[in-house]
Amino acid sequence: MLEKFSKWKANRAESVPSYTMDAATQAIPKHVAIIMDGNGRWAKQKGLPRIAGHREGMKVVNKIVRKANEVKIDVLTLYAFSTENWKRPKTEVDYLMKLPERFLSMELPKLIEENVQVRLMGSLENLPDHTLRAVMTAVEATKENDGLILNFALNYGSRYEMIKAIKEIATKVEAGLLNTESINEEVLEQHLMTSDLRDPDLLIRTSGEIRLSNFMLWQLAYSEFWFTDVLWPDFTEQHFAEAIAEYQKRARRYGGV
Ligand code: V0D
Repeated sequence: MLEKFSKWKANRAESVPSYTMDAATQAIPKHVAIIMDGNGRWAKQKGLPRIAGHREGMKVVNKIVRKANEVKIDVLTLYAFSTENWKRPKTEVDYLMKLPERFLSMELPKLIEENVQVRLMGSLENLPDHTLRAVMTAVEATKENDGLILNFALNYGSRYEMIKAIKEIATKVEAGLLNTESINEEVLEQHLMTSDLRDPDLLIRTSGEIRLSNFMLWQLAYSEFWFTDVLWPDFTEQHFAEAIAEYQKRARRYGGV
């Protein structure tokens, strides 16, 4: 299984010129997005509190980030907390909001050393101060890094993102900076939180749910989807390899037509 990873090497610009990497060959996805679902269910199955599942899920984040960097994926977007997650019990939300600090206190030095750039996508206003401080410190400390972009979707919702973009565009029209006629896909994209990122090539969702749950609705319009019943705390580098191998298989199939 692991030997599969060696085949994906050579994707980032520095290793192979992009014209040799057409979709019909070995192209590994440049942007992978993951909905990390099933932490609560994992804990329940083991008779543990839900927070035990989140803690275990955080360890998996670490492993997958390392692997993504190793195989030279350009962007890894992780759905960590949705706008709907505020409806969960307060104790659980409070615990979740401590995870960025926990994760970063252990991993930030390594992320810096590995040239990873940490980014955030979502509305940061409602986050507790301590959470915001931790994530902003990581963003600031890694902003010059040009390796893997590790994009955490925190308090993110796709419909909210689009409404916000539309309001910004409307404001520009009102101010006479933009004509209604010139609004096109590119204009809308420039106002999304992913304006400087390519669209995901591959979406992975764990835990058997076959839906998008308000995640990157615009950006996933042309992406390949890969679903697994595996719960996020049980997700391994091998599962990640499987998803990428499947992506490559599909890319080869289209390439052959
Ligand atoms: C819980 C499984 C890392 C999904 C993974 C606040 C649910 C573990 C982060 C993290 C969460 C976020 C930002 C950052 C560094 C780390 C995280 C949350 C939940 C929600 F800059 N894991 N993680 N954030 N879980």
